[in-house]
Amino acid sequence: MGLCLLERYRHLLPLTDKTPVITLGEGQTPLVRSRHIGARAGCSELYFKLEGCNPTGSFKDRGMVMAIAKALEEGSQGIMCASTGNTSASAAAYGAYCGIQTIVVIPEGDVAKGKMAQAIAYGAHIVAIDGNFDQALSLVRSLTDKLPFTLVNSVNRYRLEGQKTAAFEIVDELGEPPDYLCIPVGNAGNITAYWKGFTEYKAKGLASFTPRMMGFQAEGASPIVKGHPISSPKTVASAIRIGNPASWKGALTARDESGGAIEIVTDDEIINAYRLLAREEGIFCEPASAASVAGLLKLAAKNLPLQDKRTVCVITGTGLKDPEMASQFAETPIKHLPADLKTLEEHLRSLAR
Ligand code: AN7
Repeated sequence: MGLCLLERYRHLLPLTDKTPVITLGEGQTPLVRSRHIGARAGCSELYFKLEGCNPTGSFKDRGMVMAIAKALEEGSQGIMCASTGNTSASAAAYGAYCGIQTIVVIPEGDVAKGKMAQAIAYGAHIVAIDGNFDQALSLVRSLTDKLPFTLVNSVNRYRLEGQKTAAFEIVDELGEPPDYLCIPVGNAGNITAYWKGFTEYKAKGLASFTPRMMGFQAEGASPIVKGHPISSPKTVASAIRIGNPASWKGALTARDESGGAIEIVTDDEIINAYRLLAREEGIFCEPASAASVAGLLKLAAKNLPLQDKRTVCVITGTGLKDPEMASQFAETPIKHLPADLKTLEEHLRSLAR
């Protein structure tokens, strides 16, 4: 057994000797080299950081393990979060593992099936509100001021501390930071955390430069690009259907200090990238995650010079979170046939190239 995330980066995390070292096996996710999309984008060296390989299938586990460890250290009896789905799945898993109560507040009807299944299976108390994510977050922020539950949304600073380890891993594996980091932006915690990670590595002399941070919001949920909150955010990518990001300032800092950009991708571009990732790279992610690749392709189309540049796209969550999406956008229809050898053989001969 290798070291767990909290142990591996202990020297760069706010741990004390009283912080319990807990793990469900988060972190150390694969960095996979692109075989096809890089060529499409004219990008000579493109990698995908597969955060869907975390224990609950998204990057949230990195921040959650840290936030829950600190909550336990502080004697917390329970945790609470608002979520578009992945935060609640992760909180519910770590809550179950640590034997503390987990309360998740979600926008009714807006959370992908796989994520709901996780919160249910892990035994969280689930409250579905007739409102969107931004309203849910505002409610839990008020409630955790009054009730003895620890807030584990990314406004809890330990979440970002844990999430910054993904940046460390990328540098550790490549030997240097990439030139560009492409990442979806919802509540803007993750882009803020990566930027923290890259700048800390540079400050410690573990990296000689920092990447340009390229964040992407869905067109109908792009408050940072538009410059004002969106009261009814809309996008096919439910994970980033967020109109008033908690880490808005952090995202602007990441963008401006890194010489990066935060831009819009349309739902069509997201779905196109979602399909390409699965069909050309063998990477099945959720729609929100495909925003990073949609963004890269958009930058390439705008002639951002990517040749000789090293780029990493963060693939934030697995496609199994949202299985309905795959069938909705399937290009290969299912062939229904009788259980008959001859019919099957004929069909397969027609496919053989
Ligand atoms: C797959 O779970 O906000 O910009 O409540 O699930 O750090 O918010 C999820 C966000 C990207 C955006 N990709 O990250 C939640 C939640 C996936 C996500 C994002 C989310 P942030």
